[in-house]
Amino acid sequence: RLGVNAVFNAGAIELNGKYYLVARVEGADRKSFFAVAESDNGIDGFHFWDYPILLDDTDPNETNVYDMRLTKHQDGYIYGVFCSESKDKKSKDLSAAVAAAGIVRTKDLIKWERLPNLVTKRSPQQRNVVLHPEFINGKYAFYTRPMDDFIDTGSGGGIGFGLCDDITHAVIDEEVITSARKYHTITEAKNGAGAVPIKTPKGWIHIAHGVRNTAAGLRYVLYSFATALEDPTKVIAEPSGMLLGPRGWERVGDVSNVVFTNGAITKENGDVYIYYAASDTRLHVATTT
Ligand code: M1P
Repeated sequence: RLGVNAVFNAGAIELNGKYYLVARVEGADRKSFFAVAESDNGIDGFHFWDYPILLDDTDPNETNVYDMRLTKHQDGYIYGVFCSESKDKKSKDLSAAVAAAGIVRTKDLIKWERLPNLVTKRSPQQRNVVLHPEFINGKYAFYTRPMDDFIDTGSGGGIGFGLCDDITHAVIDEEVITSARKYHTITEAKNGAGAVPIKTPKGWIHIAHGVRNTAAGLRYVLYSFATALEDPTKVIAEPSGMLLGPRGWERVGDVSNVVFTNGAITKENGDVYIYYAASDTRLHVATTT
């Protein structure tokens, strides 16, 4: 038996008229696993399947997995891209860790095939990586988050973007920055891609998170920006400020003052359900269009 501490940061997908979340379920021992919750309407009535997702144990150094983004890709697979965390054995600091992007794929959310982790040649660490749903120039396209360190993005300039030829051995050489971090804004400390971008006739809408440092610690909010249809790296609109910030009881939890999303579902009628977590403790849904 495993005590469950929290359920949060869920990937989201609609399949055959049902709504599915792949939630980060964090045990009382701090380690996470992925579990599928299903609902008929995407708002309430979610219930977990009886068994968690079984991932191939491909890396003996991997200590934790979390925050899966689910992409219905043009190639016919559903991909899950998540953070794969390992101890940084090169550092004397006991808490030093390395974050990389793990990749799995499925057709039914039941059987999952694990692929090798994404390699980014020019960035030592990666978190908050999202697979774009369409090929770009015939290649798989990833939103990345280049970072020098496990917590600090350091020289990483914001949300990156890179292409790779073969998703079964995904390697990205060059990353370009799409939504850049900016001084004295909600993204000053870091930012990261959230949900899979939503395609509209005018461009791709992205829902991301921005982080700034305060006297009370890091504050995470959601923000939105749009990129060009033909070039998802080119920002064409980026309203200043946040789309959604922690309010009231959302502000308190295991990691307080945080809202975070890694999943949204767009319905055929244009309604958008944004699944966001509050303070790394619980999961909410916000609706918009
Ligand atoms: O604790 C807040 C969030 O911190 C991380 O996000 P980032 O990499 O942008 O700092 C993630 O680990 C996320 O899971 C967590 O909710």
